[in-house]
Amino acid sequence: MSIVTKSIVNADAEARYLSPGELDRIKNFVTGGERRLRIAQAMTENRERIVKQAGDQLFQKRPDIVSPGGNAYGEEMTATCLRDLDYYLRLVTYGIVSGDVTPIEEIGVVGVREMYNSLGTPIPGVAEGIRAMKNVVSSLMSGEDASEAGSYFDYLIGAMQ
Ligand SMILES: CCC1=C(C)/C(=C/C2=NC(=C\c3[nH]c(/C=C4\NC(=O)[C@H](C)[C@H]4CC)c(C)c3CCC(=O)O)/C(CCC(=O)O)=C2C)NC1=O
Repeated sequence: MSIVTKSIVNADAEARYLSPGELDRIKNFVTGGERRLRIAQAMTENRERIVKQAGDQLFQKRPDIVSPGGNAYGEEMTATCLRDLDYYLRLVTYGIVSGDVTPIEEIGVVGVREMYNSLGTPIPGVAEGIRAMKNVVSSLMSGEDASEAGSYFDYLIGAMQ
């Protein structure tokens, strides 16, 4: 839920106008809108390259993952691993557009630990892949934009610890 929807739901639950603090936060959200859309657009346009480069970096750092016995060993499993990175990149764009980590949390964090454990997928490996995407993304944009995008990746990396 974006800050706009959230504020309205909260205010209406108490049948009151939006408070000055809420209006201020909405103002920041609106003011930063162009930047957030620019970042999400750059990530969307470069998604294939971001996932590919991050995957290369991950497998270089953790060759065990794609070696016999590794969870992403074999063409099909490696492709599934890269697909998961692509899923997470997509969720990060949702978060950036809405200015809120809730969509990332609801779609990609809740229950994910149990899921990966049941698949034998190393969660630190997933976190490493997300960190690699953060680095590739940051090389594609200005420092300010990179730092805004980075905070959403950091949320996800933190949730994978
Ligand atoms: C959008 C929300 C969402 C997420 C996050 C998601 C993840 C997800 N990853 C899966 C599998 C998988 N995920 C991986 C990923 C990896 N293995 C590694 O060692 C690496 C560290 C890592 C890549 C970075 C692999 C290899 C599988 C297949 C495992 C198997 O079938 O044994 C599966 C099992 C079903 C399937 O194969 O599709 C799910 C549900 N699905 C979703 O709908």
